Amino acid sequence: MNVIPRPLKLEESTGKINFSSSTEMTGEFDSVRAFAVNMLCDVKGEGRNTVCFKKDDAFEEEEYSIEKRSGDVIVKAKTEKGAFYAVMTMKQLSSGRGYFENVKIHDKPKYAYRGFMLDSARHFWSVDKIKQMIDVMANLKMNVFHWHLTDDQGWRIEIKKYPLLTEKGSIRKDTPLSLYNYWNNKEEHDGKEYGRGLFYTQDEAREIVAYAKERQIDVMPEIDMPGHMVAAISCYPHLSCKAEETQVSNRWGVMDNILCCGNDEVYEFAKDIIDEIVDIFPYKYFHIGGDEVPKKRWKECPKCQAKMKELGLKSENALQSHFNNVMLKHLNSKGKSMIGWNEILDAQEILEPEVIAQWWTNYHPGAAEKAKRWMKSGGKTILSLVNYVYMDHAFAIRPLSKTYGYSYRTMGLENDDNVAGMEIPQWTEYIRDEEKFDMNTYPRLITFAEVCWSDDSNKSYEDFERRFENMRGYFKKSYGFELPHQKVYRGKTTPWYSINKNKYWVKDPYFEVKLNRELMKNGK
Ligand code: TNX
Repeated sequence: MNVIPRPLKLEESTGKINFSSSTEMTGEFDSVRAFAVNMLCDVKGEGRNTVCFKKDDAFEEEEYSIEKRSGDVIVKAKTEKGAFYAVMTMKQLSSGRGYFENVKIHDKPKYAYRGFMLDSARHFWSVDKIKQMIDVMANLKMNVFHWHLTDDQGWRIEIKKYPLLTEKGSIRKDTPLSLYNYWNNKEEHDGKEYGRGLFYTQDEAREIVAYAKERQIDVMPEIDMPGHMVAAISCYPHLSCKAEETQVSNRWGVMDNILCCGNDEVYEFAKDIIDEIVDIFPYKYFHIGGDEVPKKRWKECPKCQAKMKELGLKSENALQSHFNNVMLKHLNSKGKSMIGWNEILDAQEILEPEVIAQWWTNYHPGAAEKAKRWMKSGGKTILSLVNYVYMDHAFAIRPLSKTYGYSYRTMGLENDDNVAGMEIPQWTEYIRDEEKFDMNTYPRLITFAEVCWSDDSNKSYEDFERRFENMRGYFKKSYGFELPHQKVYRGKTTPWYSINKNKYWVKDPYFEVKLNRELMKNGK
């Protein structure tokens, strides 16, 4: 049966079930039914029948079942989410043919949080492109769109109280061409200004939130702080320890220049930003970033040192935890809670336990131990380990099979009691055009959807590969876009995945970005 993610229980039987624009949807969950009818209007089919939605309070939040009763279908669910997922399953099963083979399904997800993160800061993605991402997520029953809106290289969300953030903070002088040269400290740049006018108005953000909501997806904004803040500091230099003039960063990596957590104005600034945007995003969680915060400047800063003394904080990491706790309290006062990258665990003894950590690093000193300690003490965690799920990495080093094998066990955890869910991020330093975006994102999103929905005991990579091929026609028919061509090579040193012959063909992690530089020279 061609469904991704693979349902928990699926019994095949003889006969066919009609499912098309001629199918009548009756029963409960009005808004889902109305929406589903719209989604199916282009699905051809002759046979008239009904899908009857029934509310069953014995079901869990996202659980649903599908069963044939004579020519009709009974769908059971407790919530709109469950009902919506039943429609998505039938949509995939029929795949535009107007029917599917008779099947009885009882399904629910392994994890409640199933996220995809988009970096809109390094490169900007249009509202229409984001809607496409949300469509794909909805088809895969993913439920959180984590939106990374700010970083050193660009600020991309309108803040009325601080207009410079988008007037100036969205623009960088130019863009580095390769990671390879970055490591050698002599990177080349493309010489082209980037980002003028490339930001989302608050109305556009609202439009995306509404679009996602119809598809049962929550949108979670991320304002990355106190690190990754050079774009904001370039507009308001007094927010940094040295308070000196600087430019929106035109280099990738980790910057020493961060917000000064010894300065009360910084706390006010951060609260003002939160205040302006929390109401746009009704989701209960707000992401405060917190990753890659070098403490060099804080060590030398009289204000930071004085603040630590005043509060009895023993380390600069504790100062970051203090900042996090202040943000958490403020978010709480707005009815929200908080998520941050795993560096927020560096002084976890003073971090409030209700925070959710997102575990991504494997090279940060002691990161795994800190995350495990957090989870042992009951701290909830989202799993996003860089060497399994990062979408910006070459397929040669992160093949789909590796992503498919990701589980709490590969993180060295004995159980997943405190796993809140999983998320796959797309960072876009080297993802500059939609062609490369599609190639790096969608195959992995399809793979990851099964990783966070289907129980490990219910997964098979061989079977997944077959269903993956089937998705090609499905997405073409449903959304008019082609999944990048997939070519399978077996073996360790040969590439697993290729597109357009040599255009983005990768053999080692750097080859890909070198090639990309050639493309950019040719005006791409
Ligand atoms: C690390 S993952 C970062 C990002 C980069 C990414 C590149 C994380 C929380 N921080 O700033 O874009 O690596 O893969």
